[in-house]
Amino acid sequence: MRFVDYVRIRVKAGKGGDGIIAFRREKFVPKGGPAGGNGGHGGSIIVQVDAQLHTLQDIRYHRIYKAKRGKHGEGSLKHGKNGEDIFIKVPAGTIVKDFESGDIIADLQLDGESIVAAYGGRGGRGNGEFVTPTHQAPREFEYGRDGQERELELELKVLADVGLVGFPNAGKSTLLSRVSRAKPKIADYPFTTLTPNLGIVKSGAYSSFVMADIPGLIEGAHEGKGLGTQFLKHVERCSVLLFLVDANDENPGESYRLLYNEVEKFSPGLLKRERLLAITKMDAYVGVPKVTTFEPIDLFTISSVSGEGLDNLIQTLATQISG
Ligand SMILES: Nc1nc2c(ncn2[C@@H]2O[C@H](COP(=O)(O)OP(=O)(O)OP(=O)(O)O)[C@@H](O)[C@H]2O)c(=O)[nH]1
Ligand SMILES: [Mg+2]
Repeated sequence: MRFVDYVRIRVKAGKGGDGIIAFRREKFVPKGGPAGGNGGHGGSIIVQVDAQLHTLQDIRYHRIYKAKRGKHGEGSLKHGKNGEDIFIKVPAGTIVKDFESGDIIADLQLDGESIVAAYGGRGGRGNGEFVTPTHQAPREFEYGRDGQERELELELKVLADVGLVGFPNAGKSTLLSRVSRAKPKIADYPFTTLTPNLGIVKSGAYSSFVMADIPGLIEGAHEGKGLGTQFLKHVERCSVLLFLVDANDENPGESYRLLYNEVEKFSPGLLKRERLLAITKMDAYVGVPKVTTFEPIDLFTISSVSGEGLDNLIQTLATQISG
């Protein structure tokens, strides 16, 4: 499935129904009172989180949303029916922005959380609402108001606890496939992963966390080299960054420093997260790799093939997240 993380849509709420002018006609009441009902309200457009969704894919094929208008009022003070609201379902982690102003309207995180993106127009009042003691047969009424219309940007930022950061081929996707049920594409060439993958990692009988595998970074990524740093925004909400470096790199400590620099140039704030370093592919390395890092960091040696070091790594990640 393609990972769609940005769409632009147009939403138009329904117009309110008109109020009407009417008078009661009853057999034994020669002059009935005013009886024009109010118009119904127009349907609103509501953006709502559905935790079952993981991409904005469906919305890409449906870019215009229009809610129905409210019905006009009727005689006997009968109000017109409201137009039905329309719900646009989005994954958790969707940011809703007004395209024109660039303002963030909502940052939707929880299942079921919602925001009215365009309000339906109010129904107009019928003449029944204009009666006063001195004004017994009003002929006033209102038209329904227009519904709100606007252009929205929906942007998905993946919600994960742990973000994997590494060069292409470091073994990020392999690790995710080993510790979760996610089935990311794995291959021995760089840039196998083109869009983020998420997996749920079980860390105990009742506990789990979400791990995000993002496309590899290379030196100069912040200048747009390789796939650039655009995907780093998906780890902005992770509480832990797990850096992965291949044990077979010429100088794993230096690899870590290069990755750190790219992250720093993209967003220094990201480095406020907890950081761990895992040296990968230990099954394919003979001996103990010498890793000298420019800063003190918790270091793990792992292999997604033999399983070496994985339990320990997962327990540490789980503790970091809950702490
Ligand atoms: N021997 C060995 N090979 C591994 C291990 N982990 C990954 N590999 C191999 O390394 C290659 C790259 O693995 P991926 O998981 O696709 O690497 P990636 O970091 O996701 O790469 P990109 O998606 O390109 O950024 C594949 O051929 C994997 O089979 C490991 O623990 N041991
Ligand atoms: Mg990959």
